[in-house]
Amino acid sequence: MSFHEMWAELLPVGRSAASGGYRRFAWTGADTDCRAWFRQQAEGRGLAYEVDRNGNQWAWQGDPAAGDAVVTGSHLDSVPDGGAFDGPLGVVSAFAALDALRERGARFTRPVGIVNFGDEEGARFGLACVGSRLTAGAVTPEQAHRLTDADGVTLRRAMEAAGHDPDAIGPDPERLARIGAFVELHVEQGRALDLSGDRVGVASAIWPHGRWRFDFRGEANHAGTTALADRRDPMLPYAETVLAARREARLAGAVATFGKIGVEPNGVNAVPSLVRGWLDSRAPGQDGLDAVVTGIEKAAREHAAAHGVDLDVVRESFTPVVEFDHALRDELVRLLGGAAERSVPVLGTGAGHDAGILAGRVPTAMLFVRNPTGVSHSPAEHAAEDDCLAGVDALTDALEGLACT
Ligand code: HGY
Ligand code: MN
Ligand code: MN
Repeated sequence: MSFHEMWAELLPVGRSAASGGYRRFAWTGADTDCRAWFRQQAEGRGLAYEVDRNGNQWAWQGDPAAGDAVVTGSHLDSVPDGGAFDGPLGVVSAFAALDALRERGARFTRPVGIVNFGDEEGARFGLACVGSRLTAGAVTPEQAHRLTDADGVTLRRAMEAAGHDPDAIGPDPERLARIGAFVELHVEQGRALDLSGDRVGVASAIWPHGRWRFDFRGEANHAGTTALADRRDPMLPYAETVLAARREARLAGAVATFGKIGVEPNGVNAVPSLVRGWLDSRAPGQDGLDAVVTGIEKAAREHAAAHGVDLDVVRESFTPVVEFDHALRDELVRLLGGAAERSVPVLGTGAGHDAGILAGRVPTAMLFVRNPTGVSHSPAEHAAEDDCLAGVDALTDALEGLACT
């Protein structure tokens, strides 16, 4: 099955007719359909297929027990109304690259694995990269079992409903010990390649980034009869904090986003009792990120106090800066540059990835494919087919150089 055919087959899975975006949330029906697609692609190629203790899917060319495997792949889940490329491009390209290696008659000297990491976006349970974090021991089973979705469904119950044993989850050092290199191909979530005129680039680093929940607690009251002076309205300090976030981020050359909000009781004619806002912030370095979040929290506490509102701030997720393995990065630059030693762009990113989680445990690298608008986490996310095929070629060259004679 060609890249184009795989792409066309996966395209409608979990896509909203209303928005054109994807709603492939962990352990839902759409996720199950994506997983079935992955298994079909694996078994259709005669690859050994398995699901690990954390629900990640693996397809193997060769015996992983031999160790020093080269693994590629990404994720198939999405953010709410996300785009078609974030995640799936890496998985489809992985199967296409393996097909290309077989067509080249490549002789494998190392096992080659293709992986679909579960719940990378954290869209349903709020923690990103759950599948890879559990495997790397970056989150404990106890922490994971405490995760609940907006309807109060726990990760445990969601896994059970999808047929996965929630008591099996946990670190998987043996599996990671068998991986000699992990290379994730991903659509670029920015415009660096568009600006440089390159189809494919190699990642240098991932910015430190995290998610914080701000709970502003005021006093519910009647919107029509409560004098302004008598209100303890949490929406006001929330709004002022959103503006403070933009100011702090701009001062630090960072980014800060309040993209998700929960309001109780959420009535048009009711002053809210609670406004819950989630901050996503990222910066080129840890000091900058610390300065931004500290500044935002300070402003939030000042505004909350001014309105007689209580505030709790909870850090829900954090990933320190990731420097990808220099030797593997440089090897990819050499392999992609080819005999002509073409220059290959090396670029950083503010986007988190499973590769960022594994980087602490196995030599890890990323390839980026040009995104002409840079737009991501949106139905408008797009990459040209020629660029996608150039990404497959680059991944094929990388895998051949790493895992074949
Ligand atoms: O949030 C991120 O950067 C990634 O898409 N999970
Ligand atoms: Mn994403
Ligand atoms: Mn992604």
